[in-house]
Amino acid sequence: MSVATARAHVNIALAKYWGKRNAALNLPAVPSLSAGIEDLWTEAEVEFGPFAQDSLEIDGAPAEPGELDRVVRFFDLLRERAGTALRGRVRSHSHFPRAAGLASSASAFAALAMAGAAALDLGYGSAQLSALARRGSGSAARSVYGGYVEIGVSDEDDLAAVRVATAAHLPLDVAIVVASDQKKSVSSRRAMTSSAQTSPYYAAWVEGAPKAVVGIREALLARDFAALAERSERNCLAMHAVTFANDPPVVFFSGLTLQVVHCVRELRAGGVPAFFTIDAGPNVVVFFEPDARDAVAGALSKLGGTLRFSKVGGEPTLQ
Ligand code: 2P0
Repeated sequence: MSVATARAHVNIALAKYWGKRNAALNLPAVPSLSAGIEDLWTEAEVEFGPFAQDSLEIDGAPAEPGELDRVVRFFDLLRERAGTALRGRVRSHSHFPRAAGLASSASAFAALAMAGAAALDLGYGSAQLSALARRGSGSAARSVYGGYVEIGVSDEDDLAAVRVATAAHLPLDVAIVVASDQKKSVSSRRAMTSSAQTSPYYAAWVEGAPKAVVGIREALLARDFAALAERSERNCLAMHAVTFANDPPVVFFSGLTLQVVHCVRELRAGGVPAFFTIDAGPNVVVFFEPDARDAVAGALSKLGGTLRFSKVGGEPTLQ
């Protein structure tokens, strides 16, 4: 086969990946745990052939040089593994605002890893695909599975994510408050590097992360929504506290971000089973029990931004 198409979904971390222990191998400094999102995905068609150079088309237009460079480096790794000099041609499209803090590099590199490995007949299983996707983007290692997925820490290049639970174990809905669909001013990668180099809270974050992930995993496996909500929100705010103290400081929140944070906390205080999380951008993802849909939609729709609804899921597919 020299052409393959894969669809992989966005994942949103309940326990955040923030920091690297090895930049060359893209190994995370902390474990993380995420949920796949059913309706947000990237589809990538990858073809390897005797082309003059690698090319990347996103939503019908040629990619920016920086985006292409990252894919070329990823394809260099694929070529090394497959023992080939063939160049790759990618056509991809995504179903969400790119680079707006919805972790689009996760779905993109997971789809590229799956389609690229298939196009080059590498014969990889899920763990190898996850480890390969990680080299493209740390969070992409988690998008090789749907449902609830965790990745630990290791010094080895075979570090891969594992599925902790299917979506059916705890079927949550999600509301995404798109506060901005503009491209971020600071990339996650740059901001997390700056955290490691300059934030006085980074060491405490790395030290506390393993225990935080265990707590989130245990709450998930026990279907203890209240504990999952408290622990996930705290982990999210701890990550942002690290970036607030970067030099120069990084504030991913907008005014609307904080309005949603307060709104969701008030909802939960009033008995509505919902919690928020925020990645490296102003958008907020609210997880909630399906019965709470009307309460969540009613409260969030008063605040502004664009609201999108989905649910936990996101099983990737390869054609
Ligand atoms: C996460 N984020 O766990 C965290 C929370 C953003 C905030 O993973 O450098 O784009 O490509 O490995 O995967 C974003 O980091 O970083 C991220 P790279 P990535 O989802």
